[in-house]
Amino acid sequence: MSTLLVTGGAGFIGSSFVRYAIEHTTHNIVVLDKLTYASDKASLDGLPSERVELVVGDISDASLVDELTAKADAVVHYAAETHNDNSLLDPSPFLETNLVGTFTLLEAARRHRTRFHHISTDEVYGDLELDDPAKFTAETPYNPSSPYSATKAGSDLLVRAWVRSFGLEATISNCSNNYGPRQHVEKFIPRQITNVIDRVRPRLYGKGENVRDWIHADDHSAAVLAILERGRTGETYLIGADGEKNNLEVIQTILREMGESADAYDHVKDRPGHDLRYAIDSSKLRDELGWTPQFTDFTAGLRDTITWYRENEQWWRGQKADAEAKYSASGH
Ligand code: NAD
Ligand code: TDX
Repeated sequence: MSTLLVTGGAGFIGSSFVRYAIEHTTHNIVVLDKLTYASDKASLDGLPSERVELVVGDISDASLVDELTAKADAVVHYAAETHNDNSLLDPSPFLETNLVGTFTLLEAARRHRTRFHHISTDEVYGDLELDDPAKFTAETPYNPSSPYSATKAGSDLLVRAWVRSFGLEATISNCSNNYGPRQHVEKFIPRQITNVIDRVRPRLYGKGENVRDWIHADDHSAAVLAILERGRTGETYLIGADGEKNNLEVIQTILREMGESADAYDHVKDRPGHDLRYAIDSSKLRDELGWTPQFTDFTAGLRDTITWYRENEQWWRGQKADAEAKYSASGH
């Protein structure tokens, strides 16, 4: 049994990981989370208090990070500013948290010789053409498009430098788009589900031809545990479940599953610099570490996610008005 310091554990994927790790391992978990607009303490409700502790604080606070890292056997680093549209409106918190915050954690892990796992995104690789047979691999050159993905790319490179220069025992994973319960309503899938619940037509950026490679958050968590347990120091593992869908298909599936007509959506202004397609080749993770995704039926996973948002309105209702006000101010 060991203690994991999980940063960003009150956010969407971090809280999914905490729940997954509590169920599937004997680890104790300390969550370090600043509780930004994107988080919800309630995402950790119902977990055993003798195994999960929430510390409210900033990953850029060097003395707090040092104190918590000293007591941990491993750091699993999820905390970030994560929404591309926000990064286009104001990049500065992205630089502070994603770059300075990651640097602060790396320095603490270096001092205490702590195992470190860095959570990142496929967006660091830029985008692919729709008809390109290629997928992203760990060898694909970095080519980020947005302030968000540029800061995530920078944070990955910091981790690689700390491995090479200081011998830090670190691994990195770059995952594709996640879906599932407890995702903030600013993100594509929960925004459209909660719009339909509110009798508002879903909003499709541009023509809707952009492709994302969807994976359920629980499959992401299982992959992170496999890397923590069996991953090789200094290696980068790509996480994806062969879930490529264009945005129009996703909106139409949501509409159908919620009993609405498949054309009951609106086209809105496109995102500047909008990446066209992401696709992950996860064969290294599958072959080397034996991971396979469990959620292989996207429509079934989406149906369960819709049910969760229908049954947990009290969880998301407080986020909705602010998220939509921000979107309407920017024409989305
Ligand atoms: P999220 O926005 O739902 O949650 C982020 C969490 O980090 C929040 O709880 C927030 O309070 C916390 N946080 C932000 N700044 C902080 C700071 N300075 N100090 C401490 N805590 C802070 O994000 P998410 O979608 O769950 O993403 C988690 C991680 O996974 C991120 O690193 C993201 O880049 C990565 N990722 C996300 C996706 C996706 O599809 N959402 C895909 C691949 C990788
Ligand atoms: O209302 C919308 N309409 C729409 O068509 C919104 C909010 C989005 N979109 C499109 C833009 C994207 O092509 O849907 C797609 C998904 O959008 P987001 O949910 O904003 O995700 P994306 O920009 O792909 O980034 C996500 O996946 C990778 C996460 O937010 C990142 O944190 C992660 O790194």
